[in-house]
Amino acid sequence: FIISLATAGLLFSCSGKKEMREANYQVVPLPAEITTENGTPFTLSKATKIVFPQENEKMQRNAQFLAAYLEISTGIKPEITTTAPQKNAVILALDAVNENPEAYRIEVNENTITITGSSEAGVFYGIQTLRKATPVGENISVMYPQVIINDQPRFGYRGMMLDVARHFEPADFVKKYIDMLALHNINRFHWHLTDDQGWRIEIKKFPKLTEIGAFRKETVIGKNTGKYDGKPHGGFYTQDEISDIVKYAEERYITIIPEIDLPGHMLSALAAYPELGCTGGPYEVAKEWGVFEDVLCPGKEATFEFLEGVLSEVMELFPSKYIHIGGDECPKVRWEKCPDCQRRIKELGLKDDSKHTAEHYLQSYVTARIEKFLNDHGRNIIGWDEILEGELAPNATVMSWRGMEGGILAAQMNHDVIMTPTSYCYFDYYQTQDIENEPLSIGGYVPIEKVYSFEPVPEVLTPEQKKHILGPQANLWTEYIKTPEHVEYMVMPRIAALCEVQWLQPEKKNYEEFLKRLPRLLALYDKLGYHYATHVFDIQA
Ligand code: TNX
Repeated sequence: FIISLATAGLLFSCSGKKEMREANYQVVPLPAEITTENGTPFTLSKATKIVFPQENEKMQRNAQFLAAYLEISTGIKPEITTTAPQKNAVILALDAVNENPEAYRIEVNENTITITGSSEAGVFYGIQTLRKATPVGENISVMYPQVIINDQPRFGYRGMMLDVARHFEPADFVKKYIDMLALHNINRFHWHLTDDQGWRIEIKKFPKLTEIGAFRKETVIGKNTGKYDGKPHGGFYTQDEISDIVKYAEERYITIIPEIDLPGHMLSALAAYPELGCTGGPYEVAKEWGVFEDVLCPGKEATFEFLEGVLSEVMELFPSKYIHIGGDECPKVRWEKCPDCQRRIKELGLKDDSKHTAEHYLQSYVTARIEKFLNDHGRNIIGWDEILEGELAPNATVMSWRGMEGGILAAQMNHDVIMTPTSYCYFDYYQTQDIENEPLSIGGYVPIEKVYSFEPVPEVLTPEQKKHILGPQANLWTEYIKTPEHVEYMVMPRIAALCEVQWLQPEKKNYEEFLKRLPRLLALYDKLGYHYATHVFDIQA
């Protein structure tokens, strides 16, 4: 066999034919079960066909994805068809592989590669695995050893966030980002669309949000140096662009969770509609970073009319079950001195107690009232862990970022939780300690090994409580991240470590083995033109 292979190789090179390379199923994230079998491998060639079930549009799209991926990696673009040939076919099929809707199975024999998914999403993940098992080269032919792979994710929620408020990213790059997530089997894109420094989503009822709120005059240089770059910055997505991006993500089995951060981090909205603040303004879209004292005024009914108007359009655009309503870092100083807020506090009978002030309970009132509005429209809220202060809204999912404690507390109260603690999941933090040679970052230190070591389900929880941990997510805040290239540099390769945290059972995780699997993924990054950080391993060694 070996001799015949060598002869074949020689023959190919002599006759100028394609170079033969072997697929490797040890991909990132590592599939749960890989059983290799002896026997003649399957060979990908120009004649290979990809077969999908008739009249299934999603499966047709899956077939198109696979054909395009194989072309990128090998130069061979198989034809897609609904009629299965006897030989030389990659067959996409649906069947209950197991009860997990995202599960898939891959079977390779001499004649066929069959990818069976519990759903179209499962097939999509099987395709990602096959794509990553495929070597990357110019004009190559590929041998796939016989194998049976059975795989499914550990968590149903596998998230990644992008902040486009601090620095706007063009719609085309958002799509590229979605492709990056898909490559890592991530299925939730948390899109941070509003903040003090910019409002990025067109709202028809409140046009000034984007006319005024989407642009700032200039941006502070470096770490709040008090010096400014003198250059305007801004941008927003039209509703048509948003719908297009939602569809693009959906086709890749990614749900977009939009975030409208309230009642703090709202200066961009206040600049547009100053009557929504306690002092009435004037306000300016923020040019610096941090937390600002001017926030929405919950004493005024107009504030709720505004939020409900905004969220109604958000719900129209995003089919997601979850709408993220922020809730983080909301100073209370304006509310303490605002007659409207104090009247509201009185009416509601809110009082200081040993744990929280009346103003904290006022923020809980805002959250609960917005939650009710969204629940009435069939949606659920996610909020940053500050929503635990005061009283937690009845159906809220908590995103635990200031460590795991908030998430633990929420799970103990029978609330769902997404774990995204800064110390493992903040990709705006430095990835090496060689700060001199890294681009300026917000601070912190989250090397890839640290990301890999993250265990999102705390031991202290009971088995029932553990079920409330929906999954882990990483966040990319962009105060210091201005360009698409820089976004890619901060995200990759840490996202590869994240995806094993999200996908693998804990006992399957092994950092040393992960490092051996990674180079083949990096070769694909190269092929795709991704700007990833290359030196992050050497530094720690
Ligand atoms: C905290 S995480 C914030 C963001 C910043 C980030 C910087 C969270 C809910 N709030 O506004 O961008 O730190 O790391």
